[in-house]
Amino acid sequence: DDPVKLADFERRIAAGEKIEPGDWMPVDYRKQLIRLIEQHAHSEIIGALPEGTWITRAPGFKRKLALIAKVQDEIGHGQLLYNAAETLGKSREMMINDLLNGKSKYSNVFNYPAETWADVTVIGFLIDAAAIVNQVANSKGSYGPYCRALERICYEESFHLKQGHDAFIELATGTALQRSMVQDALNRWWQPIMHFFGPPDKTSVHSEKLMRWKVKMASNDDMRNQFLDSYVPKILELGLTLPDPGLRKDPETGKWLFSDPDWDLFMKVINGGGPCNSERLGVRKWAEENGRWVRKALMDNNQKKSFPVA
Ligand code: FAQ
Repeated sequence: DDPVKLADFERRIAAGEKIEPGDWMPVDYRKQLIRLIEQHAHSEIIGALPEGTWITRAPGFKRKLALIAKVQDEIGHGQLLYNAAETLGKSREMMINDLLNGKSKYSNVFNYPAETWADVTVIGFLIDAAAIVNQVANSKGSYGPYCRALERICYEESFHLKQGHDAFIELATGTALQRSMVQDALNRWWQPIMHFFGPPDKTSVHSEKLMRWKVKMASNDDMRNQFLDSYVPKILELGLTLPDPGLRKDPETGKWLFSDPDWDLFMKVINGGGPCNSERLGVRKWAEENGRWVRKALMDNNQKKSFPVA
């Protein structure tokens, strides 16, 4: 990288300016942004799958309607994010290929099954909440197209969170069976949610650079702490418990203390070895292959020309 241009770039970042697609940027800033935004886009698309299987089984008409709308929004978020990543020079086709061939990651949490309706309420409440903590912070970041996409996404995710919280409260204040379903789902999802924010700061590979360049506006540990601060009280006030005897807030530092989640399991899950990785990618591969003729029809110039003009 040209040192004069790099110094000017870093000055702009320090001054809180937004970097736009045509602006000069370090090679590694571009690479890091593509990696992060692409993973985020894949997470939205794959994230629609565990909930999508519940659309026909959601209890009642209103819950079905809300779930259809939410799943549709998640796919829309994926589109916004693929668009933002494309401004950096990687085509959507290459991104989808890298998802399908396992080169590009997506969020750990979507590699677990949504076994019951209570799992869907935990996803809608706590995974959306975790995503919002991350996305509100990063929407104040340095890359214009990503920040603008995040702002729009956060509006919609806030509504998802409200419907998730409502469905969660309904089960938590319902019959003994409903309460035990939601407690069971919470017990199974807690560790994946703790993993969601990424490895501890001391082992996070990309944080230092991403925070210097204001792509990440808070560290993994800070975001995890912020999530615990806001949501542990909301869970406990419903009389539910969390499956971590070590979880408590240190009154002196204001930081949450918790038992280390299994980081070896995290690495296994994000590298393809989780309970649902092959099922999730299998669905995407099926969609890719079976949708090829539609894309071809739309993209084929000759075909387009032969469409009758109204
Ligand atoms: N899952 O050095 P760090 C949603 C990887 S959207 C998988 O700390 P970084 C909406 C990381 O990629 C959810 N992999 O990484 C919704 C790296 O591997 P690499 C997605 C993970 O980038 C809700 C390695 O570990 N949100 O949920 C994870 O500085 C409900 C080292 O880690 C975003 O993508 C993980 N959890 O920080 C949809 C937001 N954590 O690439 C449906 C944007 C880490 O070197 C229903 N992303 N890794 O091979 C970010 O903010 C960051 O990428 C972090 C990770 C914070 C996730």
